[in-house]
Amino acid sequence: MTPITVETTPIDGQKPGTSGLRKKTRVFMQPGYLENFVQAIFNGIGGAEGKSFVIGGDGRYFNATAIQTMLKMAAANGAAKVIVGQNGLLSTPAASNLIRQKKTDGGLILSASHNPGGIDEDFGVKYNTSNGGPAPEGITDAIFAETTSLNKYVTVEAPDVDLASIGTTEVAGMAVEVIDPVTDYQALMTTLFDFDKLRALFASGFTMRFDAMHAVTGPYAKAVLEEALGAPAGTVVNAVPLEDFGGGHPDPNPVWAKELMDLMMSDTSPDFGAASDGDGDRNMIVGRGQYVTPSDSLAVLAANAYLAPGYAAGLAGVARSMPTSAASDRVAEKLGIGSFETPTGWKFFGNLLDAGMATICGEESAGTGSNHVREKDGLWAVLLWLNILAERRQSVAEILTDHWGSYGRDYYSRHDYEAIPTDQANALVGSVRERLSVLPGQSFAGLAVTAADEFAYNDPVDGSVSKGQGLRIWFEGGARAVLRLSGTGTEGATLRVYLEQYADQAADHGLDAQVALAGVRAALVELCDMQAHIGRIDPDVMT
Ligand code: VG1
Ligand code: CO
Repeated sequence: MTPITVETTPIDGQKPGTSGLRKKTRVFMQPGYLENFVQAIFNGIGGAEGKSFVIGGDGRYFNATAIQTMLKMAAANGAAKVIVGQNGLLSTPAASNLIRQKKTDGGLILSASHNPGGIDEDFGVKYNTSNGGPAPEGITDAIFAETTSLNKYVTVEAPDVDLASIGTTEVAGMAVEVIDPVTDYQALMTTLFDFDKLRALFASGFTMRFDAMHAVTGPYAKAVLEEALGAPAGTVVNAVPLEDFGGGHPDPNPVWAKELMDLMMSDTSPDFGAASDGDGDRNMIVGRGQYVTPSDSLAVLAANAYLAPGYAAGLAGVARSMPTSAASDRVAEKLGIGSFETPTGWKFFGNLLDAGMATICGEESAGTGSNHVREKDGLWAVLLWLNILAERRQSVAEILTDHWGSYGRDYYSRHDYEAIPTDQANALVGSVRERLSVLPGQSFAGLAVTAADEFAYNDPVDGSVSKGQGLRIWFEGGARAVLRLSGTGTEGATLRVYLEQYADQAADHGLDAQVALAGVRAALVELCDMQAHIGRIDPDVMT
């Protein structure tokens, strides 16, 4: 079948951010908008001729329609084969796994992750390369350059593919294989964790609630936790993916997963609680009466990973994003293994994982993962926690208390200021950037700055340099504040303020985090003259 060429105009605003291109759904639905970006991806990777791809998304509004568009365009661009999740569903880690297992050239993941879904909410598209990971900056730069110059895309006229039926079909000569989205992912999990021990844990009466937040992890969590591991029916709640995620933000943190948090802090709490996000790559971990910050979770997982079969031989190294707390660094130091600090965004872990330099990676935003795929993986983190709990037979609270006793505690919180006018956000960050070199020695709200810089990353594997990755300010007494603008928001700018306060092994570990961080917060607010710049000092979300 001959491809149809459609004339189009370049779109300057299609710049992939932290995690692909993320825009309002209605923006994506404009005629030619999605098509331009998809064509830019195919052009940016040197063409699709003869290649194979994985395509799937988190099931949000426009997911299935966008997949049909992509299938036709892949066929017109000469692709040989596309593997699609049934009903268009694939969690981000499952898509990463499929790219690797099926050895495809790459994959297109449709998701705006933790952002709400619906015609008036958010949509997103991300390209992953053949290692299963998000495209590195060299490729996203090439894709962006294409979006600003391309003046045509190609497609074919063909009937829509029946995404509900498992099996192989074709679009204009290109093979399309619709597969069960869970099977291969679940098989991978059985190679990493002791499923017999986990079954025994549930059989012994261990109780859990997993909140899938009406998003893509529901089918995965049901299959693994309830069907394979024997957790009672009802352990997984909000398990059916909905196009609008039930109207909520599928963001697994104490604010958006409040119902789960309330249960875990109540008298009727189960032993263990967890939640995942829109596309299944994030996790929230909470024990009875005990929330675990993502930074602490990374540290605890790194320290105890050897208890799970997949990591029994030990870890090569631990990597964390720069704003993530230093808790995992101290674990790496004690284990005598590599410790890496990367910019925000999973794509920066790819090279370290491929090179065998890091085994476990994590971000403060509730992303944890390992070298089993090249994305963060929500359910994986839950299973690793369960495997550790099954071996240690202690509560989450006991494990944390024990951890802080050995390593000290990093009190940690992220404060988000959402939908700020972009010029105001830029002015605030710009004014701190200009003063970085003169900050050391100055005091703010009674706290002296000891060092300050703008984070730049030198990739130890390919030598690439990523500049402008966030402003870091260290204060006396083991405190740090980081300022960064979000790369995933779709409205104005989101300013993220990351606060951290170290308390050594002997210190009081029982403080409320916001109380422990009050000093560094006051210093930061004064230092950046927040009230004057954005007209407020209270954040929208504190996690
Ligand atoms: C946020 C998080 C970052 C994460 C990214 C994608 O980015 O802070 O840690 O990698 O989302 O996560 P930003 O630029 O808004 O701070 V996901 O679950 O959307 O793939
Ligand atoms: Co996500």
